[in-house]
Amino acid sequence: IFELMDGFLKNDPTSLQNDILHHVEYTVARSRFSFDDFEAYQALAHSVRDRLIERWHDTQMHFKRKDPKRIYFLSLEFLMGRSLSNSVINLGIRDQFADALSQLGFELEVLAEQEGDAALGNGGLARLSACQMDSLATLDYPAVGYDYANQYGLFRQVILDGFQHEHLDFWLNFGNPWEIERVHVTYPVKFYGTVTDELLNEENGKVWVPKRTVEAVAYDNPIPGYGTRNTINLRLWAAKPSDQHNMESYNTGDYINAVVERQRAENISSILYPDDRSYQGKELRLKQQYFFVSASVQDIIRRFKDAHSTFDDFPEKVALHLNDTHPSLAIAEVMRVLVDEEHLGWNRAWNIICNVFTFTTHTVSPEGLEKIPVDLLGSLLPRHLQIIYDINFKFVEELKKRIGLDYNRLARMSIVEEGAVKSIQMANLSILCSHTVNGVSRVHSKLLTTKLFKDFYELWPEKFQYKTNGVTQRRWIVVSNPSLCALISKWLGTEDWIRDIDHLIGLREHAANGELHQEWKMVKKVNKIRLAEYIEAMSGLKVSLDAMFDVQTKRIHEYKRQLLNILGIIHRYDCIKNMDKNDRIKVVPRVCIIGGKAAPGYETAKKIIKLCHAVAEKINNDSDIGDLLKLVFIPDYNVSVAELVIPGADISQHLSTAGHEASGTGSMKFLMNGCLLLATVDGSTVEIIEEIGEDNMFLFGAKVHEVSALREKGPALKVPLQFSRVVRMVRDGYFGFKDYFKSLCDNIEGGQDYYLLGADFTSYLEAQAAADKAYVDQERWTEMSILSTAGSGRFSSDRTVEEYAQKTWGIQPCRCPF
Ligand code: 26W
Repeated sequence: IFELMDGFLKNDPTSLQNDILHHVEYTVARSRFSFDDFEAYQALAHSVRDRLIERWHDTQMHFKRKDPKRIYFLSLEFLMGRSLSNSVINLGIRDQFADALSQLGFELEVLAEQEGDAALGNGGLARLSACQMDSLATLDYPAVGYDYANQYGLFRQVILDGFQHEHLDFWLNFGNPWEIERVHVTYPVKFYGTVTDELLNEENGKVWVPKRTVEAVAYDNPIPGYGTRNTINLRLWAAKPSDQHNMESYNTGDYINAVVERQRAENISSILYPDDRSYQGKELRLKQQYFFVSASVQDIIRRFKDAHSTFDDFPEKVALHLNDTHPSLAIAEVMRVLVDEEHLGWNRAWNIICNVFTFTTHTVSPEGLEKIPVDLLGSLLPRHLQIIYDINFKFVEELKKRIGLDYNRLARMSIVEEGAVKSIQMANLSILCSHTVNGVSRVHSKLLTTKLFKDFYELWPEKFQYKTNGVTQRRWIVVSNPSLCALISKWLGTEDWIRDIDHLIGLREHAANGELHQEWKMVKKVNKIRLAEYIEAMSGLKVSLDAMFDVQTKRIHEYKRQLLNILGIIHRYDCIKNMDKNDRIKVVPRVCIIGGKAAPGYETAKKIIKLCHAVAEKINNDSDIGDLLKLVFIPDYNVSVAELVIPGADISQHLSTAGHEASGTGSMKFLMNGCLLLATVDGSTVEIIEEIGEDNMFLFGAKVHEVSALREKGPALKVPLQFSRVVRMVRDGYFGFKDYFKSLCDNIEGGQDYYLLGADFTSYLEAQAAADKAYVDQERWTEMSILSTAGSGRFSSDRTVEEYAQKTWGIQPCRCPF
């Protein structure tokens, strides 16, 4: 046994080659003498997977033996991206695999490109979950992530004639070597039906007689930590038809309908809602939420009961995290199980609930808060609706005692919202039932406690915390920017920063070192070449490496103000056109890169994408402009495209109107990669300023506290002539599609400019001019770039997760000893 402590699999080149060839022959079923890149990738992935499984088993065994308090991270979205490179790096066997492959005539980097992205999420929230899983594994925390297994990830963005089209992402069509199907880990998930009126007794709960059942089957995705054997689990639930119920149709001879009915069950886990702002009260969405929540809760309770005999220990062993309100039905579900199935009695169950749930909100606006129509919930989950009503009744009674009969405030705080459509305010439920409520940056937290959730804050100030978001340096430097990774390790004299980000600050003392400058610039150049090649392959456009690569990549939203960027580009174009030769020599050439998906139903965002293409068409084909200005839209922005784009950027733009970006995590990835930030003072930027100093950034725009006064001015708000001029160019059809773009222009003129593009335009142009000026002095620029990376340590998700562990979840590391 002891000889096997390190596992069966050896990592010397011969063993690795044997493993790969073995998988070519027996898993991929191709001849080991003849296989292509994709088949080689599959075989390689299976060899890596074997190693993951070994560590996963060891970790789970260890957790089982030690029985630590676990964190169960419930999230409807995880944007994991690709797994291969990340896995071999975290397992510490990247170089060994690269060597083994090269002897077989393959290149690791080339094979890595064969992998599709796991895009089970929309944007910021989803990638944050992925970064946090990496940190949880690396820091040895006993964590499990839960979600449902969507068959199609986020849609694939295809651009035709400058318009966005949404295509299905068949990411599972070629199999997924990174998941392990657990045919025996299944739970029934029930829907619809009725609740019997007859009480078992006051304390023992009620009887729900559901009408439909689907089966949830577990798919496990091992998440390896870096520099540790710990490998944690992301468990995804796929919906399968159940054998237990739905027999009625068969029995009545309606065979065809019975089969169709069964297929309908699988639809629950087929698709991801591609909207990251609004919830429309769709039944399928609610089914998805309950489906994954119910299966996860059954799994958690089963694991708990395996080791414990009384539920009074539950809060000592279980932390249940609600990543936004999307999984908040878990509250009603745990309550239902404890009261109706475990017969604990309401008060005992309630006490447990209040000690296990924690909640993070990622939203700033009241419109972003999820509301579920009562009718919808009552028909799909009648017992849960009752439980929520009961929770609310007791809450409101208690509230009246505390705050008196302030009916407006009572209505705002009530979980049940009376209105045109009576609905459940999921955020209120989550706040009430969680012992800790988190914002995702300091500014966000301030907005929560002074505006969005002020009423709750005044009642329970101690519940409210914030954890500034972070991103994992393993994915965003080590995987995506190997040259920078090597350079950092060389200058710090250690690789420790990969596990302990605090070391990164050590770069500061070398920030003025000329030798480092040379090497730093070389790394940036390598990454710019990589990006330029991608742009050329994708669009045919050749871009100059001497130009400043200026990037804005993120979901397309009015509040993120890609339109401000485009108007700025039009202004730049207009200025260059009106310059004489002497002035043109002084212009800093730019390659402006924009990328991101618009929600399929978000008309304005789609128009912004089209405008970007229309402007690009004009500028890029203007031979008079040449390399002085280029505009590129990168289609289908996702995690793997980000890995290519971010290291190649000189500067990146974060333009949200102050007070609208809860945190923003893209900026942190750029910062780590030594890109300078051009940004508003919003979300996490406020804290980035504190780390690297405003002299090393280009800041602009109205501050959070100035925004509402500016808005109130309405049509009286003065906008600069330059702004009116560029909007006029769009209005007049300078870029074509005059009628189509009219509404975009109407949205930002005549007192309608909610996101304050006009008000911020002058200071935006000033910040851009400052960036141009700084770029001319390449030594100063490089120093700023080094200082950006050096100061990015606070924005590692390792720090975020550490704070959550200590201040919110109350969990301890549990490190696998061998
Ligand atoms: C119900 C529809 C829905 C779906 C998703 C509403 C809201 C969401 C998310 C909360 C949107 C989101 O991704 N928010 C982003 O979360 C990031 C991680 O905390 C922050 O960095 C971003 O500022 C925030 O917009």
